[in-house]
Amino acid sequence: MIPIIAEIEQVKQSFIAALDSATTGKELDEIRNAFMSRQGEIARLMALLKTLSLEEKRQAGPVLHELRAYAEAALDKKYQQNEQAGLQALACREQSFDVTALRYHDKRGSLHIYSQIIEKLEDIFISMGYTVVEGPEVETEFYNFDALNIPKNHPARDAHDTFWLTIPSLLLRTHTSAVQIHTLEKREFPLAICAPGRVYRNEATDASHNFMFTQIEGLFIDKNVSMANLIATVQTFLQAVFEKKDLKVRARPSYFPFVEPGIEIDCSCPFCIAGCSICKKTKWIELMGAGLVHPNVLKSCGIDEQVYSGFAFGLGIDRLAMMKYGINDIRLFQSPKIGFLEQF
Ligand code: FA5
Repeated sequence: MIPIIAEIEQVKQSFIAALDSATTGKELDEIRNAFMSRQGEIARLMALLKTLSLEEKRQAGPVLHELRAYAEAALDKKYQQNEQAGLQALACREQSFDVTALRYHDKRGSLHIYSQIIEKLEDIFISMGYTVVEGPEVETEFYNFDALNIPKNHPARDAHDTFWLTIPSLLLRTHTSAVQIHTLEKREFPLAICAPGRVYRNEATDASHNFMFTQIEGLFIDKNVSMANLIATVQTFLQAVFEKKDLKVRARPSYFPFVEPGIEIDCSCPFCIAGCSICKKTKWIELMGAGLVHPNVLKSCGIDEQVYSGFAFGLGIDRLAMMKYGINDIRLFQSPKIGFLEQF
C-alpha cells in the first residue's frame, strides 16, 4: 500500500474520534475548521496528492474523495442531531416551567419606608376621626401662597425657595398647607383632615435637607376651637406615633402667616430620659409648626371667621423617620441603595 493511503486512513480515524466526542455546535465548528477548511487536513492531503505519480493518484484519489464525502455527510448529520437535541432541551425546559412554583430563597419586595410611615400616620389620624385627603403636587400660586395669607412680596415667601414652572403662576407645592385651602373651599363642617404628600423646595441638599421631601398636614375646623384643643390633639397624635403614653409636648412661639398665633411644637425625647444624641442632650425634640388658622385664610375660602375657627399643624415625615430609625442622611430615602431599603 502506498503511504498516502495509510495517512488518509489515519485522518479518517481521528475525524471519527473528534466527531464522536463533540457535543456542542462550537466543537463541531472547530472540527469543520480542522478537517474541511482550506487549511484543514483534507485540503493538506489533496495538495499532497497532486505531487504524486499518475499511478499513485489513480489509487489514492478515490480513497481521498471518499473520505471527503464521508466527512461532509457525517458532519452535516451531527449538526442536525445537535440542533434537534438543543430544541428538545428547550421544549423540555419550557414545559416544566411552573409560574406558580414557590421559590424560598428569592428576594421579596416590600413597601418603601415612606409608604410604611405614611400608612402608620394615616392610621393614627383615622383612629382620631380624621379623613385622609390628597392635593395636587403642581399648585397655583393662589393655593400655595395667596390664600394662605402669603401675598406677593411677603417676606415669608423667601423661606420657601420655590420651583416655578414655565407656565406663569404654576409651581411645585412647597408645603402640604396648600391642601388646607382645597379642603376649606368645600366648606363642610366640622372638618378634620390629614394630608400627607411630597413637597418641593429649590434648596441645596445636605444630610438633613432635601429638595423633595414629605410632609403631613393636620387641619381641624369647627366652632370654638382653641389652642388647648390643638395641643391635646398633637400630644395624642405624637404619643401614638412614638408609642409612648407619657410623652409630653411643649409649645414655643413661632411665625407662619397662615396661623395666628403660630407655634412650634416640641415633644419630650422618646428615646432617652437624661439626654441623648438624637435630642442633642436637651431632652426635647423639635417636631412641627402649628397654630390656630388665621382668620384671613378662612375669609379667603368664603368661611365666616366669626363663626368658625380651627387649628393646623404640619411636620416633615423624612425627619420623623430619620429620628425614629436612626437614619443619618435624608438623601437615602430617595436612593436606590438596596441595602438601605431592605432594612425596612
Ligand atoms: C411648613 O412647611 C408649614 N407649612 C408647617 C405648618 C403647617 C405650620 C400648619 C403651621 C401650620 P416648615 O417650612 O417649617 O413649615 O416645614 C415643616 C417641616 O418640614 C419642618 O419641620 C421639617 O421637618 C420639614 N422640612 C422643611 N424643609 C425641609 C427640607 N429641605 N428637607 C427636609 N425636610 C424639611
